[in-house]
Amino acid sequence: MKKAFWKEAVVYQIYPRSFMDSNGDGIGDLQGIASKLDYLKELGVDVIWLSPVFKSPNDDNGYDISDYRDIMDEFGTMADWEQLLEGIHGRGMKLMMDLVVNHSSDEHAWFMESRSSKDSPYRDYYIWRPANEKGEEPNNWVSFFGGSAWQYDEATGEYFLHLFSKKQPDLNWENPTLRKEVYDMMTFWLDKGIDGFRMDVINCISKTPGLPSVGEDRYAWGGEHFMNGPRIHEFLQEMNREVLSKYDIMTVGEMPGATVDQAKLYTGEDRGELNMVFQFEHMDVDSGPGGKWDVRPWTLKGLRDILHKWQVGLEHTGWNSLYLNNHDQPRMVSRFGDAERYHKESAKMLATLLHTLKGTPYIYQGEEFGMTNVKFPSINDYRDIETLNMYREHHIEQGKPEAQTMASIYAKGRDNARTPMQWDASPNGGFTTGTPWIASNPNYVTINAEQSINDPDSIFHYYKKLIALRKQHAIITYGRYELILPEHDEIYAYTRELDGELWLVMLNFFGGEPVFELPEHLAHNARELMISSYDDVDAAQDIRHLKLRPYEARVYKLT
Ligand code: TEU
Ligand code: CA
Repeated sequence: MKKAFWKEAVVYQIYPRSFMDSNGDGIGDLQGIASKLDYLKELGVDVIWLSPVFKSPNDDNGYDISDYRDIMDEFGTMADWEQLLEGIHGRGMKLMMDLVVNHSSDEHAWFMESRSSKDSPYRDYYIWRPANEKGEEPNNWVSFFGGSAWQYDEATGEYFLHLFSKKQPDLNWENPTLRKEVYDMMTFWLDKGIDGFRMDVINCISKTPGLPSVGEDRYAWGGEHFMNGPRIHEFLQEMNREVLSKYDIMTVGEMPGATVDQAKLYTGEDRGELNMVFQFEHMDVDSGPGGKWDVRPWTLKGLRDILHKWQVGLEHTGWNSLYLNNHDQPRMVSRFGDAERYHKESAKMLATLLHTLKGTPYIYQGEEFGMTNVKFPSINDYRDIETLNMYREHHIEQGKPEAQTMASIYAKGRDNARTPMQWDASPNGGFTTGTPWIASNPNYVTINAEQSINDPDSIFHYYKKLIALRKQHAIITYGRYELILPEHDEIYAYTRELDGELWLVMLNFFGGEPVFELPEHLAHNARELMISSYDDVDAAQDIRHLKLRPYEARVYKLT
């Protein structure tokens, strides 16, 4: 297994709109981020993944780009960005930017040209089709954000495809001229010195020729025709040949619907495509047949079976990314832990999982001190287009009770992750001196970075210890993963092995007190306690029949 910086790195994701506001307009910005680099250095992270900061009308908070080569006005200037990059590199950290090229904004110059005439040289930068024989949309696909994936455009009397919002028209990757535009833009940023790209829904850029409908219904999910499509590997290999292979960088592809077998093709080291992927399988353990808003209880077996499959599946080919939250997902301590009764314990246990499995761990802003989901009283407090569309469809149009609709938003809405970063107990958690673009979570008075830094037994210091452990011991990065206790309902336990060194990880996933039974083959007599989520563990304690405390996590080196 070849060594690489991106295998050994811990990545920290910043959602700039909500991270730190430096000028009091209530919107996070680049100078705000620059003022917090010492905090990130203190935490010990190696790479910063910056969600999009390019010019955008913010229909989807920057994931709708209107100029790929300039900085969003609210976030600052190109000079601010260059100073930020200098600050990041000056502290020995790296910067990974967000590449959003499955679609652009409808306010991008390319699209303005494309929609102006069927004869525009930019027409085929996007995917235009006439109405079908019934005078309806060209096919029956629905968008990720609800409703048809097609928008009728008066100017030329045709529809354009948008897998996401109406203001995010899909780029036409079948067009080699468009692909070259993208590669030139990537080169522009790489020549400025960035250290890699996180690639937004990059496995959606190849669609089935003919864009066929699915079944006979008026509307249906068409994912089989736009996820992992027929030319996806050709396009990624071309991107790698034309751009990526020329730089010492890190790439992670966001891949809704990708399986382990497909991930092996995307990340196999001899494939010439990407370093790793964000897979989504584990992000649906609490979703029913109705999708993410159809919230169901999850089980450890359900979560562990998926994580285990990915650990084993990519053991020899490819590489895992490890995450339980990001700007699209609810806060992990609320979703998979117990933010009310065992806030600190469950946050630490989940952190231990992410930082001792095999793969590159990703920390989402605020996770490092246990930021939680939020429950705003009114839909008017919410900002995310996906949530607002869902509220309109489910409650207004379909008549679902508001309480049921809001319950789904409380559990799965993306704004759970987008409330302002909670720096301290001052108004709005010290994020802004103005009115934030989205309300702060009222619990900033007790859950904030300053409080966590001042508490030696805090979640923040536990993350610091986990990150330091990874730096000190190659076994965490390169050690072979092996599951033990495959059937336990409450305990997830596994070993990591490297060159004869053996570590044991035991995680009590719930608030009970199950007994951990050490398998015979691991009953070594000597062991060293490497880290534990409770600070009063007796390192010499016999672990052959060990009663674990609520959400207790322990990591031992067995010798
Ligand atoms: O997300 C893609 C994606 O699949 C998400 O929309 C996810 O399925 C959904 O949000 C789950 O609630 C990427 C970006 O991360 C997201 O922020 C953008 O909205 C989307 O692409 C379009 O660019
Ligand atoms: Ca600002």
